[in-house]
Amino acid sequence: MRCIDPKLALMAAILLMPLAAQAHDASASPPAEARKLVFADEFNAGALDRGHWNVVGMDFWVNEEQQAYLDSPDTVQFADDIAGADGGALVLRPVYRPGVDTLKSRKADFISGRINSLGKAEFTYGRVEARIKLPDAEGVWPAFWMLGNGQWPDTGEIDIMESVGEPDWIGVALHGPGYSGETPMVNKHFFDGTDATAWHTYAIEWTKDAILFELDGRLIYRATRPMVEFYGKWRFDTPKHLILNFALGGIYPYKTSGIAKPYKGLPRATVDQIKAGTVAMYVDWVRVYEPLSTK
Ligand SMILES: [Ca+2]
Repeated sequence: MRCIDPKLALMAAILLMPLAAQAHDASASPPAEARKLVFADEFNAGALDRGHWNVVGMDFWVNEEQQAYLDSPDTVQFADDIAGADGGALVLRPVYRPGVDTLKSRKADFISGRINSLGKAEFTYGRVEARIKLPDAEGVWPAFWMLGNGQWPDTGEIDIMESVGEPDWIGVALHGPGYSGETPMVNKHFFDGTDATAWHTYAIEWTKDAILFELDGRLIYRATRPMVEFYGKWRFDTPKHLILNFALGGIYPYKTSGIAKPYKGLPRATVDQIKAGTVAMYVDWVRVYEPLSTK
């Protein structure tokens, strides 16, 4: 810029300063909007796009969870009147319904919803994010995560957000061979001035050398390839599919609270909330952007 008026230059500097500071403080990575969107489900259509998602059914059971998954409008719903949502939202809802579970080894008293994009939307690297509102209900276990397409944990798992119903924190984690279950690649994020019952955007920035976990654009955990390879093989170089699910009880809530009755990890107060129909996870949208340039 040539021959600039010094007053104008000063004004320009003042105007630019907060922008530069904001860009530095607010975001762990470049704005996602600047990149190509490679997948999006805005959940505005009032029905599940089965071109994007599979719905998990009764026979699936892991982690001593206390629900059976059921492909039903009772458990996988849509709402267009949720305050703060941009249009409609996916609603994954647990329901008290004894006697419905057909898996004899389990006999769960609850049904709930779990969807995944296996075979329909799979990604290697990129920015993966969802806007989610969680319930205040101890012992629930809703999550937004990604899995590899083979045997667990060999093909890797990325937990972008999981909650055990305690509204002051959420967890993020990686699992893989040598670092599954009690993985050292884990972090709890404690909210400051807000909690998980508000809308938040949970994201990962996934490159060939690291996975950055972000909440509302702020870095909350970073797992690098050397950190992972200290424990086992880096398995974050193959396609992973998306999962959104709402589990109840089971091993993770139990390990957090020690609650064993009336259900493993699930206290009476939360059972009463589920019976009252006040427990659900709302998902405003899921978006995936092309990977950051690694030039
Ligand atoms: Ca929406």
